Amino acid sequence: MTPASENRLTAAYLIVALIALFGGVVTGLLQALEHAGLNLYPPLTPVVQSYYHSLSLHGVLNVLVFTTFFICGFLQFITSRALGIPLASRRLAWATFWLMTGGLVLAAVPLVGNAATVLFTFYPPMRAHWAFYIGLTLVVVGTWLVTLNLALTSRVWRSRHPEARTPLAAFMSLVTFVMWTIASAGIAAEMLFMLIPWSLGLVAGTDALLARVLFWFTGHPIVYFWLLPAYVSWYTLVPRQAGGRLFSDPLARVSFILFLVLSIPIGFHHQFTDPGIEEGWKLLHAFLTFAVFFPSLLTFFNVVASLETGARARGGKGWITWFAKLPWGDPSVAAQVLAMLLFAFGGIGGLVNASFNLNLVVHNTAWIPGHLHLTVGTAVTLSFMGITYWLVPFLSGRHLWSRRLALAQVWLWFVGMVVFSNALHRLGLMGMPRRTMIGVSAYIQAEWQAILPLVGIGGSILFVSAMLYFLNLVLTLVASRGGPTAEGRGAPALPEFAEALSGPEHAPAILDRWRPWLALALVLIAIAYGPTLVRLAATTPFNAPGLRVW
Ligand code: HAS
Ligand code: CU
Repeated sequence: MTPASENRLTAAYLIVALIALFGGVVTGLLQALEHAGLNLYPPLTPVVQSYYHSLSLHGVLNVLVFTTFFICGFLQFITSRALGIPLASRRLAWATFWLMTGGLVLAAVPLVGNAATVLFTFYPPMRAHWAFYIGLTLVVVGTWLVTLNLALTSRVWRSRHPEARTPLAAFMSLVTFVMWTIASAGIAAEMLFMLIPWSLGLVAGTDALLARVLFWFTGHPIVYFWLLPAYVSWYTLVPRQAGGRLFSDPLARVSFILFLVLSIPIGFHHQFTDPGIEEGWKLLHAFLTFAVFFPSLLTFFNVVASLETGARARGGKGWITWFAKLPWGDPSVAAQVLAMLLFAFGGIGGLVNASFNLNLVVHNTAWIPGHLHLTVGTAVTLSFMGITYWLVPFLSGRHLWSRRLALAQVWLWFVGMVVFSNALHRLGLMGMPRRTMIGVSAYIQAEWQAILPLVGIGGSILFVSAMLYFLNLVLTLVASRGGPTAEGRGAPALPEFAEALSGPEHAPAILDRWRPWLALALVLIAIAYGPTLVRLAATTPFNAPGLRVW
């Protein structure tokens, strides 16, 4: 049983994460409606000043704040439970939480006040208020302290179990944070050496290309920082929730080690169209992106095989029809299986993006938000929602207010996202740009106009789904009964970790060692990024002044 302090810590992170998500979905609705021709910005000006203000809030709150805070809360909880010990330092854990929250407040002031309307990618020479950069940097530093605490915790565990394999869920959580800690060096360098001194007026100019290279050094692997916690749940919890077992524990470890090695040296796939980076290096990043596709294919195989064991144990038959026998009445399972289904399409779209030449067709078009809403907006967000359907009842000691409402909510997310992302993908193929107030643009085309209402409809369904989600959680806290109920339900239970058909004893010892994999990761990063970074650092004239284009 996790000690109470870890529970409170996780609850604290969840509260911040969910407040951010709330802000993120409200602004999302405004953007979807604008695309459908319903421009609500003028009447809302006192709150959101413009489309770009809204879009900056939407991106930062959803993909930077909601994800990061959720992940810090969830994986510290999971690691402590999987190892069966408290975090090595509770004091450090709480200090970290307050550092991150303080950083968030600092960044939020200019963001909300329209002084950091630079979107979640904050490309210079657009220049935000310094507090935005310093605040976000503090959040990143906080995540490093989480890594430290997790590493110290696993060392305590190791000293007591010198021979045993690290329990899978703890191993995966550690890989996630170690990978992220290396990955975030890019954004840290961008902030510390470029954006912070420049926004404070200590240096006169900056450089767009070098900043973008450093940003995407972190900006690609951050997507796996979001995804891997969902994978932790898909591998170690969902099989058991579905009444089955994990198909292969060693294969799951292989997949995570491949993410550790391959997540970072591929950031140029966001910069295929950027001048100033040699084609050969872009091509290498394209190949390595195809390589990082592989651990997700392993995951596909392993997770589907695990779900199948559950469905067959529940009487499922046939090659495909067993799928219907999954426990679809459990909103936590339904959310995560639906998240997986849409992720298959998001992954395929990712391959299109990664293909050097096909990227030219989709880059900077609506296809890209189509892709990112299937991945981070569904695989990750809908999975996290599914996790909260057991985590919030457990932490609060109160049963979920309504399972049926939760089921309706997850299906609405699924349906809304199918409509929304399909429309964006198609509009992207028709050349409609992303990040544009398209509903009022002078060059809006008739063929786009036929599809744009679907963006508004899909977005509205997603908004309703999100509101039902928050309603259910709030009612759980204020109106639901705690403890054993008349129906004989006990106190809200936690899903146990899944047993594996092929367990950790089949995993070769090398899979539990860090040095060879870390070394391999660093060598690949040095090859893929070294020459370009060295050249840019040596030749870049830092002469771009800051612009306020909003
Ligand atoms: Fe991506 C752009 C390539 C995965 C997020 N991506 C973005 C952006 C975001 C994002 C936010 O190469 C926009 C950034 C911006 O603002 O500019 N992406 C990929 C590739 C993958 C990929 C190759 N992306 C993700 C994930 C994200 C994410 C994950 C968030 C969490 N992406 C790109 C590229 C760009 C890009 C380019 C730049 C484009 C441009 O031009 O700007 C791969 O990792 C995907 C692998 C996934 C799979 C799917 C496996 C399926 C599983 C579920 C199986 C279970 C089922 C159950 C289906 C191979 C594991 C069903 C049951 C049955 C019975 C069947
Ligand atoms: Cu990427």
